[in-house]
Amino acid sequence: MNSQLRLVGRFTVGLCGLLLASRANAGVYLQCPAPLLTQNATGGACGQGPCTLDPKNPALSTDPGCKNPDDPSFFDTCKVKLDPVTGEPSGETTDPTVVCRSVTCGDGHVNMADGNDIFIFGFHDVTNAPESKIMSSAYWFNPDDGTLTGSAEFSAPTLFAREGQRLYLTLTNTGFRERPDLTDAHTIHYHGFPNAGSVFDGEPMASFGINLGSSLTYFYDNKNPGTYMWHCHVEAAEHMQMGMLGTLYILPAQDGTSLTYQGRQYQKFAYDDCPTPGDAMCGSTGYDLTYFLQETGFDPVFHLADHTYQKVNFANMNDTYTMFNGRGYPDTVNPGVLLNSENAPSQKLPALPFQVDAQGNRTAIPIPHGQKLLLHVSSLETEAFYTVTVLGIPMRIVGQGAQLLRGPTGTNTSYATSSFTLSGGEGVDVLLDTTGVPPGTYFIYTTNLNRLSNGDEDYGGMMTEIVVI
Ligand SMILES: [Cu+2]
Repeated sequence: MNSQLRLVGRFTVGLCGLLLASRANAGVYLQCPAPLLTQNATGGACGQGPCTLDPKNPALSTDPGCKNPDDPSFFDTCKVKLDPVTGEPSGETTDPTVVCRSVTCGDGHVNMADGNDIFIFGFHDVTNAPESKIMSSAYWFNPDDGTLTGSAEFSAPTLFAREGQRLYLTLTNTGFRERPDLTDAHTIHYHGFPNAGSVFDGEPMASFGINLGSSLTYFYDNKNPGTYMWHCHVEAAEHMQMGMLGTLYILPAQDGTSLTYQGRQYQKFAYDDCPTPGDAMCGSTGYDLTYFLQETGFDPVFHLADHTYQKVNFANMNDTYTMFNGRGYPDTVNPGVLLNSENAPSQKLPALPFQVDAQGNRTAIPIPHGQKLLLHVSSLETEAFYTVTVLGIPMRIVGQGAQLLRGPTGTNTSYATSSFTLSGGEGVDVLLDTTGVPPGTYFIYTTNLNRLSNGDEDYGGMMTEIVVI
């Protein structure tokens, strides 16, 4: 589509989207047990207790910076804690047993590593936004050309909680700004996840979908550590190919316990691996640093057809863009947030461990020689199986399908390998042990070599780096 046509089209549908959005605004309803959302430290401005934000009525918030949602600094002040590993909002509240997250679903644009702009359906993190701001948070205003686009990002916001925590996840359907003819419902559906109630399954025929302009708070009672993939289950093949995919991982309650395994002491674990004190496998899933990898792929022909109101071809789906965490190499190793062609933050997470300092600067974290890296790997692919390998760093698969690899009598069934192969919806927990590994840069990549590209032959799609120092 030429840029002029696209501009006009985007303005028109943006207007339609706004009308739909404003009509449906009353449907937004957050159900985090208010007022639990933790705010930034405010230098004791809230007296003895922690600052709180009432998402329904910000004027009642105890944090002075969180009373007026129209104040441009509102979202700067009212931030939940960021997870030091992912840089993502943790959703932690003043109740340590409750995590509250809020996402919208709609459309947007992402940039591929070769510079190609791709239209997507997707989710957008609005954790901590008050109800009155959620519909408007779902679009991005570009001051350069005055256009509105959807603010969906890819991969979807990463969700995480700890075993024993309850997760309240509000999904608000803000509609497609560039496909207002599609008034689809959306849902959140997990693979292999024991739901608190079947109503939260997200399979639209067995439970229900969230209609345009409405919201639902999903409730999860997290009892089983592991790596899970989640996706929208409405028009599933289309919505998944278009980008409505994400990862949830549940951290084990065993974290914080000090266990020694093979002469090394650990405080962090992939799973609860110590059934009885003194068991030979206690601490066997211990690690020093963790990160996650999402295998994803886009078919640009399918996305263009969906963007331009054409019939989409399911049988010929062909993911020529393959990615880790929504980016193709070398974007995978850029620790910063990627912007799309509208300068909207579209791909937030790199595909290598990174940290965020107090000023918000991001830097990649190299792995000190001898440490163990735990990767939560999930495949969100809709079209193909991918084999992924790391040359030079020994790997051990300790979890598969969100289960610790143990036999019924406790036999250790974890295995050393040089590669793993996943289809869509599968996940593994992989320990990379850098003991004896010389310092240097190591590549983790798909061996499906025809897909190790960004469409053209330059660079690689599903590839990232692990730096050992
Ligand atoms: Cu959907």
